[in-house]
Amino acid sequence: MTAEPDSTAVQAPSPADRSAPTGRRGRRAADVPALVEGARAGDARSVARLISLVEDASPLLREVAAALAPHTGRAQVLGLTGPPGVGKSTTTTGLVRALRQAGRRVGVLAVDPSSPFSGGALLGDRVRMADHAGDSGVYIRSMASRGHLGGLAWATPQALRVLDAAGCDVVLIETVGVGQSELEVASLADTTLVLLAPGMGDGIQAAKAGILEVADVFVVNKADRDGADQTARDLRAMVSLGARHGLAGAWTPPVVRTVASRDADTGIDQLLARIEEHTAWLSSSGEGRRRRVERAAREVEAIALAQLRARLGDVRGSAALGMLAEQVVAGETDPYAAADELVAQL
Ligand SMILES: Nc1nc2c(ncn2[C@@H]2O[C@H](COP(=O)(O)OP(=O)(O)OP(=O)(O)O)[C@@H](O)[C@H]2O)c(=O)[nH]1
Ligand SMILES: [Mg+2]
Repeated sequence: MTAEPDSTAVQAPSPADRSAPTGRRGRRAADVPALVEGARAGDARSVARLISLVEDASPLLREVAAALAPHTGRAQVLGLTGPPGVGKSTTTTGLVRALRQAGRRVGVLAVDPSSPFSGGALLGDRVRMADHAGDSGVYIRSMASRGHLGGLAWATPQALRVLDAAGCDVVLIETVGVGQSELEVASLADTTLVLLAPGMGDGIQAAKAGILEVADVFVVNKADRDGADQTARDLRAMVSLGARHGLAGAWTPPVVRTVASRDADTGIDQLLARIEEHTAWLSSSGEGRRRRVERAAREVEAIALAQLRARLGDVRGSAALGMLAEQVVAGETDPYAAADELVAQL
């Protein structure tokens, strides 16, 4: 597999859909079963097409989800989050390198949940990640929200499933920003890494404001800079104050120092060791299963709510609503009873 240069780039039709009729965007309509077969066989174009279908909220999404389902649930999902410029992409690249050396197949989703445009930081990521271009064991994809209401929260789990079905042993999700996006990444990942750097007072403030809740492992990157020890100490102090981590059998987030930009002696191996410990804890404590069930529940809920909202949208301006409104005006019924009747008709 190769790096996907840009989700909006012109793509040649993959072997799977050459004979299919032309769909919207002038592309050929997808043969979903063939695309899923292609993805499972490691065909990068099939993976790219499937993720594009997801990202575009294609009408085929339902079929894609059904076809993927039997082939998912195996990948280990790692989330990386932290303030802009802290070294998330550099660390991701280091993790990919180490995981490849260990013979694991890796997927990377670089998600920018807040930015309405694609470019900037993500473009930079693509350049750096070009290290791995041509390695068929790595699949890299940037996703930007492109003005989608509600960001990419709904699309990312599906993109994850595509990479999972495509045989990625590990999927890394990098997200930019501090705030709501942390929580979204955390809800997708089995293990969430929160990156900070020395001298980033803001980062620590953000950590106090909520990152602490989502971090499974803290990474003090740029440990070659002054103040790394202090930052690590501050984090450890915060962790020890966190009540939930004091409970017997609970996980205490370790603090790992890295210099991701170096060629050697980066600390990435130590980071991977802590990740493996967390993975073992997820499995022995049952927390891993619990998190996955919680993740699925939230996803089902979001889809159900979207469907209800769409149906309510259909009701707007409908004859039934008009009639009920007339009855309310005439005093023949009250708005609550009218609403009950409307909901019953959904
Ligand atoms: N000194 C030092 N610089 C680093 C280290 N890790 C990354 N950098 C540099 O920090 C800058 C930002 O790194 P990125 O990996 O792009 O950071 P990021 O968190 O992905 O940035 P955004 O995606 O824009 O939020 C780059 O110039 C890196 O070379 C490190 O350990 N030490
Ligand atoms: Mg980045």
